[in-house]
Amino acid sequence: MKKMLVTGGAGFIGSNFVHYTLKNHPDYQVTVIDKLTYAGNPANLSAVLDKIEFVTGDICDAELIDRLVADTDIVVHFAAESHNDNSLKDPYPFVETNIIGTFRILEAVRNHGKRLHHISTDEVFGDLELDDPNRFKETTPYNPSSPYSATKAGSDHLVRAWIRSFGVQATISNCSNNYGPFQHVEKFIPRQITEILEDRQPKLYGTGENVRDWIHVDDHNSAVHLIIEKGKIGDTYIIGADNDHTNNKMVIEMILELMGKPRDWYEHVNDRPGHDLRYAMDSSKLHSELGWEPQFTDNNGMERGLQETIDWYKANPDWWKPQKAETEAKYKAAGH
Ligand code: NAD
Ligand code: TDX
Repeated sequence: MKKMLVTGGAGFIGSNFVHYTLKNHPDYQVTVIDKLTYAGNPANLSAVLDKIEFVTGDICDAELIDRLVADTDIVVHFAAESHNDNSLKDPYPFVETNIIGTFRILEAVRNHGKRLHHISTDEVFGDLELDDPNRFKETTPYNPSSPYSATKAGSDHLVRAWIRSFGVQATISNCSNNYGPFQHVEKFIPRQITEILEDRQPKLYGTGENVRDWIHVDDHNSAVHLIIEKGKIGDTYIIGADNDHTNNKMVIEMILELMGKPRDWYEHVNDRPGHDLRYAMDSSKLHSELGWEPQFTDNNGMERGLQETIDWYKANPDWWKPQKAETEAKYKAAGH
């Protein structure tokens, strides 16, 4: 058995990654380290708690991280503060977890000569005009907009510096917007689904012409496994599913239609300050070098993924109801 340490494994993508790993790669013995912030929920792992080791702790805790890393073969680093709106209200936890936390992980993998895969985001590249024919590639210069994306960019730079200066055995991936089960209701898609389930209209920031590339979380995680197994040490991989959609026309209207509501049953709320206009990904390196194929592609794939996600939120009110009132109160205070 190979040993894998998953940071942030009680969050949205990390917990889906643990489920995906146990199902598809049973040769890994998984340990999760998670601080259980407002975004971490042990219930995300309740079905597999007897198959993994779970450690409640902070990635900024150097002694704890050193001990856990010493006892693993590979670290898959998801832990982060992940929500742009929160970073605009209080950037400090973003600096601490995303930068200092990643520094602690890097020092530990350096000390013990362990393999690292670092999870990052498309937002490090900034945004594109609506009519720009370019898409983000591994070589696109960094130009982050928000405190969240700036701290993720900082963490990527640290990983590259540790690869080059200290020979750390690491890879990086930058992925587009994920959706799927266990996503906190602060994020766009689960917020709208749960608003509709509570009989309120979805909330669109600004004009809603902003474009995101939506990827099902299982497609993200299949790519991460391929990179862990076949990726070139020191390299970066872009992960995107070519599901580029405007927030209003496609995503909100698609959700409304799938949930049996009129396509125009949504309201406009305050825009996000500094709101990135458009992200678009070129994941051709991942396809051509590692043979990655996402399962939830094109409009049909997105509709299928959204329908499954809607069904999951419908079936699991006990999971999301406890987060909902507090999240909406925060949004209301910000005019969102
Ligand atoms: P999330 O907010 O749902 O989960 C983050 C997890 O990290 C939580 O369980 C939280 O408790 C834990 N955590 C936070 N601070 C910690 C600390 N100091 N020590 C230990 N654990 C801590 O986030 P997510 O959406 O699952 O994102 C996971 C990773 O993927 C992040 O690195 C994020 O930047 C990246 N990413 C996310 C998306 C997306 O669309 N959600 C897209 C691309 C990349
Ligand atoms: O209620 C809303 N209405 C709305 O129009 C919310 C919450 C969001 N939006 C818009 C803002 C964005 O254009 O929807 C889009 C998606 O918003 P978020 O879910 O907040 O995601 P985004 O800011 O694009 O960042 C996400 O993708 C990249 C993740 O949260 C990050 O962790 C990841 O790095």
